[in-house]
Amino acid sequence: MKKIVTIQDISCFGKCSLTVALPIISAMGIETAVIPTAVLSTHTGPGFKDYTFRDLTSDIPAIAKHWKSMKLKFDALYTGYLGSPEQVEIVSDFFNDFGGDDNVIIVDPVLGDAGKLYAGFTMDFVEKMKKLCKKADYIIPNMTEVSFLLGIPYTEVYDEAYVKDVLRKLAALGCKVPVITGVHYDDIQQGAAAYDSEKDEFYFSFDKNVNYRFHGTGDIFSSVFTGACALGMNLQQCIDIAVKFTLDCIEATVPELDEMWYGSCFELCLDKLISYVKKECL
Ligand code: PXL
Repeated sequence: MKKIVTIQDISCFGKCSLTVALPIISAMGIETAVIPTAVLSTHTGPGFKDYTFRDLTSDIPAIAKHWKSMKLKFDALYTGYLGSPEQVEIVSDFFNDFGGDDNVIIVDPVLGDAGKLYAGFTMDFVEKMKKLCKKADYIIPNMTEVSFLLGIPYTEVYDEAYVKDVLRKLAALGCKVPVITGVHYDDIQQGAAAYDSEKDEFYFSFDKNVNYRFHGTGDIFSSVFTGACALGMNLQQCIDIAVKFTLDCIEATVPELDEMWYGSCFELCLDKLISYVKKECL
């Protein structure tokens, strides 16, 4: 059985990070170990304020030490939202301890959305995240995160040549395969673009664009991508299944719009995810 460890926060209410990664990766038939980086009463995105934040940074080295003594091994190390620059350093040490030639490191450099950093993040944090990306086999930023990682202006208007250019620049940060989410050249299609810097090859996956943005869809994409990668799917299959399932979740959320301003109804789509995995892995 494949085994992943995911390192990100628990937002107790709001459907993102661990409350998304755990059910999604488990549904893909993969054992999911977790290291919670912080406990928040809600996520920090639009609509929530006055949330609590308990930092768990100091627990991480102790967990790593215990796991090292047990010689635990994982097929993928997957990080999402990290709470502070110090935490990024500690996660970097965790990669040194648990990364290797027989597994993959996947970093979703969670920094912001819609051109802005999430609450509480600074440029110092961005710099630390850039360094962490160097250690990754795969990084999965959205266009906002691309702009902060590369220090370029955020734009919503771009073409394929621009996407290829920024993918090459992301690879130059040191990761092997950058994957950009939420790529769209028009209002008709949306999807993901990836660049395998070792093969010097680009990959694209597009599906229908639905003109609504829901919180946590980046976490959905990255969790499915990570699961697919651990299951041994190739890069094209990984972006295809992640794009398809993210769209399923968005479409399932549209009828629930009034209530679902803080997350998406991914739970209603897990049966589809299981069927996609079965189809790809037969
Ligand atoms: O979905 C990314 C995410 C994860 N965790 C927390 C967040 C966010 C985005 O806002 O606030 C705590």
